Amino acid sequence: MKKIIEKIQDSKSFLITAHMNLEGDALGSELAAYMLLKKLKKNVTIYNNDPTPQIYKFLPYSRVIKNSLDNGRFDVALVLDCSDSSRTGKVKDSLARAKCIVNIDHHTSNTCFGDLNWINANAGSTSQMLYKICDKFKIMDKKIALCLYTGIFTDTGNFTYANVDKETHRIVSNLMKYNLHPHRIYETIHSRCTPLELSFIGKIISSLKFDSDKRICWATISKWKDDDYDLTEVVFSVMRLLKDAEVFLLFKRVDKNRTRINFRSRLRVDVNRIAKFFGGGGHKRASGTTLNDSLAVAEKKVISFVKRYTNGLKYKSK
Ligand SMILES: [Mn+2]
Repeated sequence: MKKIIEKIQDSKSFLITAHMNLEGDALGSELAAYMLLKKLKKNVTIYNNDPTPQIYKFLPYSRVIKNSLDNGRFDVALVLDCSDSSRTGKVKDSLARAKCIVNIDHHTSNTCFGDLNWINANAGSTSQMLYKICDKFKIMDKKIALCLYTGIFTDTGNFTYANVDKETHRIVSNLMKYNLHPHRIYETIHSRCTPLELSFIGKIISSLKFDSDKRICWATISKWKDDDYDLTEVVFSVMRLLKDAEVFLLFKRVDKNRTRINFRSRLRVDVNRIAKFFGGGGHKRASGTTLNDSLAVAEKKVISFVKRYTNGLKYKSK
């Protein structure tokens, strides 16, 4: 972190980016970094592969984010919440033109692709890491606090995941000094389903599948609509209600021969290792991959692997 702070002080122009399929932590940490650098009188551009989802447009300065870029050159490319440079999508070309790549992330699977790498797999979010940098520069204000809070809040599943610790709450209690309204942030992000979306969630839930021990729970979705509202976490939050279940999976059909798979685990299973086996990655308790297989083939392959992988796990007897 010290080297990164020096790099920030010594550089003039910055490109900020994050992983594809933007969510709260990626956007929260990007916008907090943007405001920090602006306060330090730097030239800053945020450039992402994907457009900002509607639910996150309430974040300050979200309108400055670009989805295309002329051949700009930057002193520093600041890559946030991104385990691998290829996950920045089309932004990767611009990274190659930066004099220095700074990589700040909390994914266990991070490939350390930067010239400077600050990876903390124990941090619940990248926003939590960004808080420490903002704290060093003593530039915290209400807008930065709102962005960091949103990143921490969403990446911890509203403070319910195993990545929450006293550090998370210490930071949040400091952010709360800036007069944030957690209930309003919650409503803005989560209370947005249309009746049609609710019915869709109902359909997914009613077709859940389980292994014989009811330790693994999964759903296959042939018509996944990747629109504003990300239903992934909603479906997982319902799956998590299942007593003693450990591994949760979502199989989404991308096209005839491509399937996206999201993994979650409760306490014991390292789903980063499972995703890695299938060419993906992420965190111990949340990861993902995409297979060049049909939905049915991917389901068969992955579920039989997960069954074998979790077989022999010492489950707490009831
Ligand atoms: Mn994150």
